[in-house]
Amino acid sequence: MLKDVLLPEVSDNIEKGDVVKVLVKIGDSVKLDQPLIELETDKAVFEVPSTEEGIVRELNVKEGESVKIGSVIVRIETSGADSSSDLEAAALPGHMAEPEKSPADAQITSSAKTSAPASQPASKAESEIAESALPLPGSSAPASPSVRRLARELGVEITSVSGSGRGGRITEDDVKAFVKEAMKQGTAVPAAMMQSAARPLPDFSKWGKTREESMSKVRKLTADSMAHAWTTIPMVTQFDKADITSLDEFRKKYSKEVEKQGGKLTVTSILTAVSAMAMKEFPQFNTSLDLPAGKIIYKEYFNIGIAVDTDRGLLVPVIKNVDAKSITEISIEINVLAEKARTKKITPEEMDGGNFTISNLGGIGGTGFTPIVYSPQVAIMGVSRSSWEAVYDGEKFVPKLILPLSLTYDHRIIDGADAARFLRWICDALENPLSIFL
Ligand code: CAO
Repeated sequence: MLKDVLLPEVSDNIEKGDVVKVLVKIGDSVKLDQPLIELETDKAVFEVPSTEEGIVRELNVKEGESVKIGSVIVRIETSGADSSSDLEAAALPGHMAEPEKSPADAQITSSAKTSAPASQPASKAESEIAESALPLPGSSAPASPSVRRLARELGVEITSVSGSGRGGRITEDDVKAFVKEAMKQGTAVPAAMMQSAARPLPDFSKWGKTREESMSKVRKLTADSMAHAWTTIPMVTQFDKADITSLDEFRKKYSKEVEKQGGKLTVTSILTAVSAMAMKEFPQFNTSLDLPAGKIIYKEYFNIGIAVDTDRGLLVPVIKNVDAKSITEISIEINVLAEKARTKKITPEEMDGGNFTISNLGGIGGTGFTPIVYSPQVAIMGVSRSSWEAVYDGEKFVPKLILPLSLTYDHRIIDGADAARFLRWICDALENPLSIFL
């Protein structure tokens, strides 16, 4: 049976909206409440959910097009059963106990659910039932669209919220309570920051030619994890410099040997080995914070992520159990994993489980930078380009190869003095490797 899905009434005085994105295509199998399009009105941008379950047979809207309330957006071939009967079955007494507070949201869901045209909006009672009874498919967190939207606006991952409603349903109050608790614990994403990220852009074409490109999955994930880290971790960056004159001689002397075995002896592999040793000396650098439980998790394994620049963006393969590996083995593994990352062969497991990260931009250039901690890790080291500097040895200036290092750390768990000691320890180890055995 072919069924129409209409653009539901969204709010008083709104007669039409612009289609920002079409989220399905002909032939797609859609579930009840699955978002079909993203619609922009004068008031908001939101997803319009499907009122039917089945196969999309007709798509009547295009991106950028203006669509009137009540017009057919898609036609769906259903298996025959009227999905509105499911709604009635779900409308148990008690579901209305916690009415939703957003009439606009309720109208979206209710009129969509009943496939009612704009001129026949469902009653408030029906809309409350529709909102409260329907968990979104494909999600383990039962919550109405308006509650999900609220969570999104507040930067809350809905699956992290415990539902206090019937059957574990998440209510608006649950989301607000979660945010209050997170604010107390210092883990909340400031709402203002999330909102500014969602602010509409000006029309750039007023000033010149533009070009659009969809964000790749890697770019989206990077944006998400960077924004999460930036807005949740109070970070400080410590800088230091290591004299690597002798180390560079050592590196050049043994590089051929390592190369024969398939590795490249660079400052990255040496720093990976040294960082694992430093993490043993300073265990707070090998931790994660469990703030809700009020605990610090100390890890007794030493996995280090290496930031790799690829066509797809930044990827971070992880060298596992670094403390059990020689510098040659580490060099080979960095080579293998970096190559896999660049040729799209890296697996999620090979990027999982890092405790600390090294980001070496020195091969490209730069004198210093402040990397962002890769949550739930608590520190990251930035490596810039080594260069020859005139260093005064007490009697005269002598040329030394100097490596600039930066260390960004989570100040909730690591104190500034410890960060300075940790980075100095690494510099000492590079300058005089025997110091490690003292
Ligand atoms: N100072 C001076 N020279 C450096 C250097 C440094 N800090 N680091 C590397 N080099 C040199 C190497 O010795 C090598 O020189 P040769 O070609 O003469 O041997 C050259 O630069 C290239 O090194 P490499 O990149 O092949 O090897 P690496 O082990 O130093 O780095 C990797 C490996 C994967 C870290 C690197 O290729 C890479 O992708 N870097 C970018 C990381 C990144 O994007 N970070 C940003 C994250 S935040 O956005």
